[in-house]
Amino acid sequence: MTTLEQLSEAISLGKNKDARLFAQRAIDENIPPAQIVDHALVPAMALVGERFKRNEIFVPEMLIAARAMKEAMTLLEPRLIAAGVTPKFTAIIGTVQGDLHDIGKNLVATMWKGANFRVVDLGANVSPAKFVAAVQEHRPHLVGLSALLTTTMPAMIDTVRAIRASGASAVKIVIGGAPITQQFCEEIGADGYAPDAGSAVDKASELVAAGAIDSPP
Ligand code: B1M
Repeated sequence: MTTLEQLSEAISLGKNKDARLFAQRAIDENIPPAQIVDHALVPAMALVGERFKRNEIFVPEMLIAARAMKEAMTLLEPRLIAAGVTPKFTAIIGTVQGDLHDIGKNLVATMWKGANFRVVDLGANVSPAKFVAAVQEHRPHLVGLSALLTTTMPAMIDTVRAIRASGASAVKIVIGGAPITQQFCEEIGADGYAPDAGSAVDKASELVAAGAIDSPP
């Protein structure tokens, strides 16, 4: 196995120390950091997302894999910055106002980072105004909204409306969370719904690819 394959396997299996070891070895082999991300980290997290979608692994395994990815990233991030490599797409994510549940939102954020998005995480209980301010500040390609309570679904409606009213027409909005459905997504005019963190990566990639062709932000 090549070092990149070993790194990819270590991350997908959540082997923290091996992830660090093989990331360092890849750096020592003079593999460009962007290539390490593209050929080891991204495929590892994509595999984790696929396994999660197929119910072959569950939240704990996913969190452990995410931790291993972060371990490798601590070595790679400074080198990526030094090399002037920045992710092509930016995403903002948050749990909507009134809702404190953030475990699923955090998983989606991690998976998006694993897919090489720059992710600005606004946290939980985020007001529509705060989402709008963040959209104006960061000019993201994508906004992710999470809600876990039926009582906070209206806050998702308000947030989608506020972002649209702010004139950020090119930004794509993805929504998710236990009570959210595809039908609700269509009703409130969001661009996409993802039932889980693995699907959220597919949906994000699909939307930004379409948006990049339509109209860049
Ligand atoms: Co609360 N809670 N909770 N809770 N909580 C639920 C959601 C509930 C279903 C429990 C129940 O009654 N059976 C219920 C909601 C009922 C409803 O509205 N239909 C509930 C309630 C009622 C409440 C309180 C009102 C309880 C009270 O105080 N009386 C209160 C509300 C507080 C508030 O938010 N204002 C409350 C509080 C809490 C805690 C703070 C104690 C804690 C949250 C801690 C935290 O998040 N930091 C908590 C927890 C842990 C839960 C349960 C047990 C677990 C939620 C979770 O983290 N799941 C939950 C019951 C349950 O789900 N079994 C429950 C794991 C997580 C990985 O899954 O978040 O669904 P999930 O995320 C998934 C997908 O939904 C999707 O991908 C993720 C990964 O696959 N997804 C997205 C999520 N966001 C996405 C965004 C996307 C795409 C996909 O795109 C952007």
